[in-house]
Amino acid sequence: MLTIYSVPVAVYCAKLRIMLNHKAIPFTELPPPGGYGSDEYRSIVPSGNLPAMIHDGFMLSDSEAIAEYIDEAFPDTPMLPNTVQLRAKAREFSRSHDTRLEPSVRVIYPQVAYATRDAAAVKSGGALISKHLSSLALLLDQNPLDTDTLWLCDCGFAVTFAWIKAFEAALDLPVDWPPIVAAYDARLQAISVVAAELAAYKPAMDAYLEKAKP
Ligand SMILES: N[C@@H](CCC(=O)N[C@@H](CS)C(=O)NCC(=O)O)C(=O)O
Repeated sequence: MLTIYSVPVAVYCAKLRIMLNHKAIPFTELPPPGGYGSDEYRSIVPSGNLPAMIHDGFMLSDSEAIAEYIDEAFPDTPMLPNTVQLRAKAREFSRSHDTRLEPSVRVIYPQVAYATRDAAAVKSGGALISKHLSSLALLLDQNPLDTDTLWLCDCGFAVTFAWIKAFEAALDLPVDWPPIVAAYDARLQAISVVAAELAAYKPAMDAYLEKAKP
């Protein structure tokens, strides 16, 4: 029995759903009992973080720790490569998403509300995201991973790219997409589990973006 604690809008929960659906692993998704940050949730997940997982009584938080655990615990349809060096490269991609690109997108959240938006902060936020996209372009240029396979490291990028595009549309966020990154995004969107997750996730994104409207 696998349970994921999640809230609808959370990027890293969407990342895990792509992985779980790709591996065809049955799971239950629950909101944090008592609410996000509550004592009740912290009695189960002491850090209070989302996402978190309970698998047959075993608790784990942090999407990447969960994803790597799941890939080992459910080895069918592996989502990490089968050599030590390629696994390391896949982790390099994952970390570049979780510790660099996505945190730069998060900087935009305080600018979403139209009423309090700071145009200069949107502009500098777009420049920061663009900087991380050009770093990603350098990684992709040397990518040794098979591009016909959906890897664990792809799942977070698919969701974060959707947010960057949503912010471009809703906030006029100025972002430069290196062609190799745009092609990577297009390749990910063409994968059926990615497309299905992004379609299912869109209502949560749209609800969050309501406050962006004048
Ligand atoms: N890198 C983390 C990020 C997840 C994350 O930012 N979760 C937010 C909720 S959407 C959270 O738990 N924030 C509270 C905290 O970090 O203490 C992961 O992959 O799980």
